Amino acid sequence: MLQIDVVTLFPKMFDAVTQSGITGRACDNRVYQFLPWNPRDFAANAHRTIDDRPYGGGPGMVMMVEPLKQALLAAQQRQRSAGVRKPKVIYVSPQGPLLTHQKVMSLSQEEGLVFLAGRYEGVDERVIEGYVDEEISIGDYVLSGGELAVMVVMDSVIRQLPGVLGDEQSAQQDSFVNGLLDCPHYTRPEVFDGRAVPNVLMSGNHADIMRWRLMQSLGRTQQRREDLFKSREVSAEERQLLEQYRMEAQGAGK
Ligand code: 9D3
Repeated sequence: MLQIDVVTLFPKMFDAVTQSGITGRACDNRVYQFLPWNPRDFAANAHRTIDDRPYGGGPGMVMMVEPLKQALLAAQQRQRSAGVRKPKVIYVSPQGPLLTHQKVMSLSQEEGLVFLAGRYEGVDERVIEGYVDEEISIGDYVLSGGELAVMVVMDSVIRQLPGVLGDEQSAQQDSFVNGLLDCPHYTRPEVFDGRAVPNVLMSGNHADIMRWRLMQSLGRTQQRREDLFKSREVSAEERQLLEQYRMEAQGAGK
């Protein structure tokens, strides 16, 4: 069972992951075990102070070393008691390398993950130097704190664990595994606001449907995500499908 501990000032935020949907069921099924640690419980004074003003001046506050160190050590000790040989400590921060599918896959192979979620301007640099194995950012935009980023990493890792997804929607079928965006999806009714479901999906011809879906994936990836498309080999059959995509409405118009 994957052990996941999080050092956070807002433990209740993580109910969103542990109590809903696929990740909630995985928690119920003991696929992973989750425990939050509040640095306030490790504060040295009666006011439970965990932040202080930055040396050198400037706006905002910085999370103090000692409560974070104690919370991180408690989390690691718990994981060792649960049999984790080498808990990996991850600080989610805007300064880390961007999260990728490859990183998600490697994290899903670990026995134990300890996340540190920052608030305010961030944590004292000596926490990172002394107690953090790696930093991860989830994208180039500003969040109010690290908790949502930790939940993004948790969700993406947990769905890769054995037994979490059924055979139907296995993680193998995910976008990014083949380097392409997903194709469009439709369900009833057959006509909505005068817009019909593409004929090929009503044809019952499985080979034609597979070819159409691949064509849509290729066309959309080329149009919307040049970065993904460029880092990918294109076969002769795929070139032909892209040609067909351009001739049809999606490629020409929108
Ligand atoms: C307003 C504060 N900013 C001054 C330039 C710096 C800053 C500090 C703390 C910006 C964001 C945060 C909180 N963000 C995270 O903890 C975080 C994050 C993010 O904001 N974007 C993308 N990935 C991540 S991972 C953690």
